[in-house]
Amino acid sequence: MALRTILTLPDPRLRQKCAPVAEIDASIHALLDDMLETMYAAPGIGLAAIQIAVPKRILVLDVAKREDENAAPEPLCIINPEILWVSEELSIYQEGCLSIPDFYEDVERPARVRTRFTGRDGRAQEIEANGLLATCLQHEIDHLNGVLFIDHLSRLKRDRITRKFAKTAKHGSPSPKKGASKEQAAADG
Ligand code: GNR
Ligand code: NI
Repeated sequence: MALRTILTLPDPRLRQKCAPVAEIDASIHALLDDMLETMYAAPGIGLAAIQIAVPKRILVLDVAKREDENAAPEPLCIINPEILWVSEELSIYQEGCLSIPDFYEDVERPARVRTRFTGRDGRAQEIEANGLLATCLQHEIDHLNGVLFIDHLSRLKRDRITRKFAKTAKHGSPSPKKGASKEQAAADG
């Protein structure tokens, strides 16, 4: 098992569409173990493979601790998920994302979802989720399609947070571009 580095905004890999898994072999089991270790260490309640730079349709989740701090771990390993049904009823949760550190905002999504996926053991499963699990499942499945929770916010909020992370990345980069144009400086705020 190994801790993996989590990609953060504005890494373009977070915007790619991930490929289905053809075969669940030992390398996929090792990846799932690394994802769970990385998620629990963060700590987070979900993690998509692309967040550790693996562009496959794989995610791990565990909302048990968030809902009851004394609960035993309930890791879920989800491969090639498909959303079969979403409720008309919506619910709002304050979301965060390990790839967008220290930013939290309310997001409205379907309150319940039915999902089909392949489990760690290679068998097809279906679950109907509600509450935090339903929200987290949708957040993670979005990652597989290059979608981030900020895409569900107003353009004003999304642009503000996108600019903030772009600026931080630029300042932190070892060889910043010289002679940025006035237009660029203005866009940077
Ligand atoms: O740890 C996480 N918490 C969370 C809270 C509300 C809605 C979604 C999430 S997922 C997030 C971890 C993460 O970034 N998964 O992709
Ligand atoms: Ni996320």
